[in-house]
Amino acid sequence: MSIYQTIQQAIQSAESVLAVTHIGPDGDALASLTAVGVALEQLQKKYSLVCDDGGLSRFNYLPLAEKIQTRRDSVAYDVVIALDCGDELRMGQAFATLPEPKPFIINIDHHVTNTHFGNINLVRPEASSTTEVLYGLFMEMGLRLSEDLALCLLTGLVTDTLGFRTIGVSANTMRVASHLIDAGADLTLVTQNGLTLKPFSTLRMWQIGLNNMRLESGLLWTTLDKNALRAIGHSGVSNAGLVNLLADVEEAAMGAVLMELEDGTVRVGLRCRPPYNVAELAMNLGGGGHPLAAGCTLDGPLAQAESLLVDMCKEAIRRQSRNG
Ligand SMILES: [Mn+2]
Repeated sequence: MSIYQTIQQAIQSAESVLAVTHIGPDGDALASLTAVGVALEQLQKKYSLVCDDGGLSRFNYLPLAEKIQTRRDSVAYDVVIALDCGDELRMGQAFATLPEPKPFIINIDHHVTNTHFGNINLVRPEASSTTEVLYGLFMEMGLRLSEDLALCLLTGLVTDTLGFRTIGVSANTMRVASHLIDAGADLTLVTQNGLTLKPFSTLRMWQIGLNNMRLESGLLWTTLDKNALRAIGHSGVSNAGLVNLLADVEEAAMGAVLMELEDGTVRVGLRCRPPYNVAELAMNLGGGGHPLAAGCTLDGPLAQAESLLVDMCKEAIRRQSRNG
């Protein structure tokens, strides 16, 4: 039996399905979650769509966006579908608080650092996005590519590839995108809402981050403390693209953003361009991600996390520029 058939069987035989995506969701996370919701509607399954941090207003155009919950229901789930999560911790409380023994886990992802924590692991690091993986699964399962489903899937493709510009874009990505547009997905809507639009608080956050940035030994980094974030009304763990802005600077080999969260831990975003690689660095710090885009969470205080991270990044840059 193929992995697709195994997944199909697990879903078919489930009473109730819990679909979960990662804390600090991005476009691919929310698109995967809603795509699975649309698919489960087609299959006439009972389901919950959960993300600890909830949705993001600019993705409210996604079908079923209004069904995204911050807490799961207190029903018994037979199956958990983990989406775009490299490890179990990324699912946050939605998963951690499930009673033992945990339900059957279907892990669907594209992070190279994925820990294969599921009972079934559909992990495709060659895919541009989790929705590209889902497209393959749904077509194998014989689901109907409705306009709603296509819109969700295209959103993951467009947002995770920054508009088909990243290294993860393959000929398959473009073929899938063209099928999705054929099926009625609106590329302009997705690009506008998923990539271009941002709340004013994001620019205020970038303003603070750019004010604090420092460039040393090829590392361009900045820190955002929780008081500053609270003052501008920024919530969540996402730096909303600030780390991309830093890593796209000619003089920088790597970009890093350290964001102090309300609980005192520090969320770190890392980006680089070839020949550099941040996946291993993030993994050594307890996180994960892709070669050119990764992240981790460090213990506070912020200044201590900063000195640890800066040392490790500079060391990685030194080592990798020797090899490269
Ligand atoms: Mn993704």
